[in-house]
Amino acid sequence: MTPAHDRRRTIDPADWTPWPQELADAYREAGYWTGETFPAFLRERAARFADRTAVAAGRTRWTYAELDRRADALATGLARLGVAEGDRVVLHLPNVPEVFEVVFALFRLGALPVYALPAHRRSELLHLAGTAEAVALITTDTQGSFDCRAMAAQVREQVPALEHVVIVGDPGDTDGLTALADLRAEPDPTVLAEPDPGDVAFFQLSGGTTGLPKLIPRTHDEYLYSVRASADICGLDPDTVYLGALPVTHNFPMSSPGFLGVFHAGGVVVPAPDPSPATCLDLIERERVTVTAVVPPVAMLWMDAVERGSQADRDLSSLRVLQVGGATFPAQAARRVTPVLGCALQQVFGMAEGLVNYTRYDDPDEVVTTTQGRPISAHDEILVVDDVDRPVPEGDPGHLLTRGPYTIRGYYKAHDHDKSAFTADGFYRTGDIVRRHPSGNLVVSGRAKDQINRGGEKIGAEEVENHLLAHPAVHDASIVAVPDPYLGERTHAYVITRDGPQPTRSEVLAFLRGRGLAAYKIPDRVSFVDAFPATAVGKTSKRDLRATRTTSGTDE
Ligand code: OOB
Repeated sequence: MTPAHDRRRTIDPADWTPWPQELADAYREAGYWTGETFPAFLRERAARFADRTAVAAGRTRWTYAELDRRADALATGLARLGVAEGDRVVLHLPNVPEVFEVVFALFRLGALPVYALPAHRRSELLHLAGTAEAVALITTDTQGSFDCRAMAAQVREQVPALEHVVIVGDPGDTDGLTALADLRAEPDPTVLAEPDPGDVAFFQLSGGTTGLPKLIPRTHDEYLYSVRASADICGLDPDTVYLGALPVTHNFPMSSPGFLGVFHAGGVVVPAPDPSPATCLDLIERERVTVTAVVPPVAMLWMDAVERGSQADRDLSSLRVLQVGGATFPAQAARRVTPVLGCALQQVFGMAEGLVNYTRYDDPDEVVTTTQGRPISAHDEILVVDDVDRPVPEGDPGHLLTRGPYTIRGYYKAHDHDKSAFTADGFYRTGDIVRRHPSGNLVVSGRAKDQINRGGEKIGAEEVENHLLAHPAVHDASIVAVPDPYLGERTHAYVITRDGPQPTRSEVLAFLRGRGLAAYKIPDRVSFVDAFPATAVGKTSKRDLRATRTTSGTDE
């Protein structure tokens, strides 16, 4: 082993905020941080569960040994292409089986995945690749009728560091993943890295509140602790069959307990191409799925499909647990899960920055249906405070602050933003309003951050407002959430135009689409107004805007 001070750090220590030494020592002492790393994680599971199925996607069935071999072969191919230890690689992949071999190939190289969501488009990928100074972008040829290959070529042109585009599917004249991974050749052991467990392993993406979404640096030690502990809480074992119904590069289906929790336990991961009831209930029946994770609107769609007949004949008897999280799950919907789907409900309240809460299997039904669970770890510190950080009386709602053994202490290259996103003593300001239920669990009762939660998809208001402000006829813009029975919230854009030719609502929407924004960020409604209501200090009052019942030019 190379001495720690001689080793190449995966990222510049000045660009992120590690845990203070005494806390890192305490987390090791407590047995949370064990020194396990991602490349070693798969190697160890491949030895232990060699012939068991790791990934089942239609006719593609990979055992643990095969996934391990594929990761090595692809690591060798990516190294030949020029991807090296410490390099950042943007992953823009839907739920195809290749996503698992790519993730572990990058870990094997000591390269750092940057997890984009499949719904992201040119605007988001430019931001991610640019901020991470990524050397490669890995995407599919198409997503339905959308040409990802053409988009990737545009991104490559605009990001100086981005040298490679690797395509899963038909590569055209680009590098194709299949050609890179020669499964017949011996993998090259010299390309395999041995990262330090305290190093950053990959980047997750924040939902975004101010400006553009931030990159979240996660380390081997802390993330794998959250994976092992989550698998434990959720009772995963080698008989677990997990349906990846949500995009698996999101934190929830990745680690809460997600596909990593399943690999930890030696179970089977079944990636679903889309979350529709037709696709997913069929996979649950065919693959004998035991657990899956969805956002509230998906849970409601599944229940409606079973109750209203289109999927009524499905045999869902294998399903033991439906995890629901990412956004508020109304109690009346939560109470339907067991009667309609015949499985237990587990609510999950988590965030890509760290903290994850689960209702436990032995919580009373009323607690499971009306609370969002409690933290993974005894060392997760939870504060519920007022606007000036004073604790509120027990049971009252307040801002949730947290720190602990798997909650970041700062974003990547965002020290200025960190000053407001974290307290001086390192608590992360979640932006969520919670109260403590008498059971000890947390109830999410609101949100203080300027974000819209559209069925679990997070939209930073300022990001979309800035896109609107780029329109020459727009003088000012403000995005607020409007309640929606199905998605929980939808977005409503209020726009003040300049003098001169007035744009129509559809022109404004076409303008936003042309800027290459993910579809879920395109406002559901647009209203043209003369002025915004103001707060006492003259800022736009989003609270008053939300209460506005304007219909002028509104898209209903
Ligand atoms: C998960 O992660 P993110 O980073 O996409 O979003 C985090 C935010 C939370 O701060 C909260 O505002 C909201 O999403 N949220 C919930 C919730 N779960 C997340 N709001 C109400 N009820 C819930 N159950 O969304 C995420 C990450 C890991 C596991 C689960 C969800």
